[in-house]
Amino acid sequence: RSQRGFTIWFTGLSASGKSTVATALEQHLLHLGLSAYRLDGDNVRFGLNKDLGFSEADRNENIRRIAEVAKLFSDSATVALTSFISPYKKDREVARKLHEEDKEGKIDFIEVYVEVPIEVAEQRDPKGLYKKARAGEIKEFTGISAPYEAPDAPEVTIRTDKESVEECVRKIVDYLHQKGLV
Ligand code: GGZ
Repeated sequence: RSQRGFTIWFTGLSASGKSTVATALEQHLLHLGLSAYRLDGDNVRFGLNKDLGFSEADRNENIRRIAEVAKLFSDSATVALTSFISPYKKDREVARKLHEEDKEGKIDFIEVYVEVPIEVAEQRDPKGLYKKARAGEIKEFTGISAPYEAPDAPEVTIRTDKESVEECVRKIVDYLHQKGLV
């Protein structure tokens, strides 16, 4: 089979740094000559998934659709970088299975846990959402009034409060190199 892409699945709290690291990694992969595309709230939640909110059922469906789209990118030999909170283990497991049990053969699925203490994310609060969640203006906000289930065995863990963006990217690229993906 001609070359296929793979999926780098970022998970972590709002303001953990997922999109920042995904953007830097995307640039790195493009410079290596790979085709790469980032899926995030801006290009998915306002379009394909604009019918979905933040209830558990809607998040389940959000993640399921994103996983299906990521797989389509791999068919076009493109690396998909997904940047969503994806707070439920079960949903990330569904996304992984869709990739690893694809009927055309396994698609590599690299789960990257963007780990920061909730206090750090709340301190950053770039959009003032934590403040609103604390005030009860946003319901079911991840980490405040809705769960975040940290991964037990992510392929890579990064700490954006302790490591620079470049260090985080390097860690992920090292893993990809080790696996023969770059
Ligand atoms: C969590 C919310 C919520 C609630 C709006 N809970 O920091 P942001 O703004 O840019 O990223 C968050 C984004 C989360 O969407 P995801 O598609 O990644 O979530 S999930 O994977 O759980 O389906 C945040 C904003 O949307 N946001 N309301 N209640 N984040």
